[in-house]
Amino acid sequence: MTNQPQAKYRKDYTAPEFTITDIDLTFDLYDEETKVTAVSKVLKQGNSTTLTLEGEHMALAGLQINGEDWSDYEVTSTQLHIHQLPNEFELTVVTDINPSANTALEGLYKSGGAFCTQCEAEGFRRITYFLDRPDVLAKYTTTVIADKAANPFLLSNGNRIDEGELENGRHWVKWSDPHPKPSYLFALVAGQFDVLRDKFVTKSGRNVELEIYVDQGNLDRAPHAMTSLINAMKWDEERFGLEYDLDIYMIVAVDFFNMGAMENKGLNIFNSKYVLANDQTATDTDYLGIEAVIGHEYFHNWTGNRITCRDWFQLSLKEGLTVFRDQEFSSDLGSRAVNRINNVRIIRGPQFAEDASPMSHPIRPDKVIEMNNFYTLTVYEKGSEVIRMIHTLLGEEGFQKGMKLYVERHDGTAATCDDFVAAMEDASGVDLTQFRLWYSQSGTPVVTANTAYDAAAKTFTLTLSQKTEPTLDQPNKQVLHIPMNVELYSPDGEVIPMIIEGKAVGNVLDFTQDTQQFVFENVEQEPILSLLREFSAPVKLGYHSKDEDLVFLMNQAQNEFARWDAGQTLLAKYLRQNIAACQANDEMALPQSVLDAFKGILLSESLEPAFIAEMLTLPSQNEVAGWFKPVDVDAIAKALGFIKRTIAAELVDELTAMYHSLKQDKYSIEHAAIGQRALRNVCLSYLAVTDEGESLVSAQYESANNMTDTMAAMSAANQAQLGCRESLMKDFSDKWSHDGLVMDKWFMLQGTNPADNALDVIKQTMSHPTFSLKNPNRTRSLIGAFFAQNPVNFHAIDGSGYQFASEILVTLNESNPQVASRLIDPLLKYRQYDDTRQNLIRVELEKLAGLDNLAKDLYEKINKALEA
Ligand code: B3K
Ligand code: ZN
Repeated sequence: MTNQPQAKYRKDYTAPEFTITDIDLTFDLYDEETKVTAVSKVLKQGNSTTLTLEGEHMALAGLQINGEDWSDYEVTSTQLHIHQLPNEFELTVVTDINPSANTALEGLYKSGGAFCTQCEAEGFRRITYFLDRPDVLAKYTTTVIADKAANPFLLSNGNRIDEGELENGRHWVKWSDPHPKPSYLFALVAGQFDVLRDKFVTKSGRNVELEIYVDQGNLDRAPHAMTSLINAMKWDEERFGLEYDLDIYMIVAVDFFNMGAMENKGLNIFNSKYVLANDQTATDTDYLGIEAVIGHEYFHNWTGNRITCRDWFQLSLKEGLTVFRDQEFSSDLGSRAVNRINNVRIIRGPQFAEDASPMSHPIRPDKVIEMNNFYTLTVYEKGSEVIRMIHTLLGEEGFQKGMKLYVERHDGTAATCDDFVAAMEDASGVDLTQFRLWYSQSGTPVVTANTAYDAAAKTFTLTLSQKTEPTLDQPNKQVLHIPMNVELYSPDGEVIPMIIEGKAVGNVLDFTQDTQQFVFENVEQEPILSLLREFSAPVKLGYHSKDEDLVFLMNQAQNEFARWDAGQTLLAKYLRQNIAACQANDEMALPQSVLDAFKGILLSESLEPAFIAEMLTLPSQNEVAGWFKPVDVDAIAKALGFIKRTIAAELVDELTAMYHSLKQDKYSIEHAAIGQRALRNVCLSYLAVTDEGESLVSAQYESANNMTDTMAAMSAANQAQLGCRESLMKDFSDKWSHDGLVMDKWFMLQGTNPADNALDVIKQTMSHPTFSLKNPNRTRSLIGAFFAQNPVNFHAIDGSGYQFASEILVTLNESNPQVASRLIDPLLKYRQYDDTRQNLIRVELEKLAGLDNLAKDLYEKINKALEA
């Protein structure tokens, strides 16, 4: 690399020397040469007379100050420095950009036939030279000019205030957004769409037009997104008292998009994956994902847009909080236990893995080279867990008081994580001094628990210790304030009231020291302890429970999450044992008592099907990998396969009966129906590895009247490598080749194919007419799935998976660095593997590090990994 990218540090924040209060933008849209005229009101705030604006990948075509051409400036490949400026002036910048050539999908680009933008984090600087930082809030007026036949719809933020016709078949629309906003929330869309319209009346009586724009012909796939939007608007009013603030809310679905969606003010732009759904094209998981992402982007209107981030180090201020809000939305609308289980799976699997990787960082990072690399599971999901801990410590009432104060204090401004915690503290009176460390400390704390029962004194002593191992970014760790939710049961299943020093205490213990003892009094018999209920803190737990106690909790714990967690702990114990057995060439085994416990769950009449489905789902290969160093991918796969086959063989009659009893005639997306399908399809995934597998799976594929059941059959055939796999795959591809979004499911199955020749098939699949490396969804489905979710083949000991990865990354480094940078993650974790694999991966990382056009995105990650 010629120019070494520079890091930015959180501690170096300074307020901007100038600010921009108003900006008037005009876009004259053409595929290859779009002219952007930006007229800004600029005010000096500091001492400098030089204004430095950010800008890249464009040509400067004009520069004026107060209407006069200005020649006292320099332009570099990333900045424009304008000298000798007055205190207050009007700045006119004209730039030429090429949307068609923009394959990075940042700034203004073409997605299929439509123009669209993505400005977060630092994409606005690819549109015009600007103070492209979140603490510069301006009022935007935007005029969009384009060919009318190709682009009948011209959209931007705020309200439509004017429009008109021009010569040569062109037309224009002018938009004005009354809410000052940072540049990352700017958006523009121009194209031909079908529109689904609806209305919402806010609690104070504001009429809001709701519009969802989709590719022509896709209108029948938009209603679920609209329902989700309306539900989100209602929910935010009811639970958080927050109301929408413009007369229009637009969502546009596009096929080329680097992430899930973007919360641009009044004009959300979405990956079509998170908008389009009908029963023939989308699975239940897709429906729930749409509800969550539509909610998430809507909730950003307050937590992100009205109150934004002072600098990008504060990203979790809006993302952690908004993920918490979307999780609560999904939990209030659906099953709280199932939502919690799935959120915890993400933390225990990929987030813990990120903490243990060279990319380890606190939820509020201290050092960043490429901001796009920090839209991570840590900032989002662990960030949400940190908010959830505050919620646990303050209770719903205290938390809502804190939110109210936060909004009162910071509405219309760019705030920090400290501002948020201060509002929570001030509103509730709860001391969060030590708790603040969760924002600055990276890594996963390990909590070890020991217990002792004193029959004579009738006391039960719980001793907790905590330790956070050093991470690459932070050698020294401090003691955290960990909310520990616990419960005690007597052997007959009664909840034992918790008394400490003569006083009744609640379930949540404040664990604030290195090692801390809690002595519970008046405990008549040795109790059974339920620990870390609700996963009350994102920690790893070391506690040796007896099998009987875990089975007791699976059946009797008051709280569903605790029941699931006890089941997972039991499975984890026997997974470890069998992995060890496999490595020692011993026979694998699973005790009858464990099998009986899961049989009891399957046959339970009181548990919801959706919950039983979660109880019967084994931890993922990646989650298990996180327990070991070095990771033995083959032994893990064998042990997981053994446990699956053993449960299937033991429970075959019960699974078969359950499978048939849950058949539905009609598809509905009611939560109860989703739960029944989930359990039925979990049964199928077990039955697939029995003698009945082939016939049941084929029959389900043939008779399925919805995509959930179709995909369940295909996944079962794929995972169990059934003989019917090929014919099902062919039938599906013949049917859906015209539709990339649906084909993504098929690409994903090719990516995760456990067959020995998977890589060869994947290489052939890249010439499938529906596949393109230019499209992030296609790339993630086939290639991303292979890298991240096909461990046995990706980590093949001949290094073929790694070589393939590096070839793909060389291409994507040039065309779309953001996508490249997401895909590389599994390679960064090379130190978790044996020496042979470590060396093979290091060779590929070094090759990539040597590229002379290495993008900042990959540069940052590869350098950390190699330096580790
Ligand atoms: N805020 C966007 C993510 C932007 C990612 C930039 N690389 C979506 C979201 O979190 O809602
Ligand atoms: Zn977000």
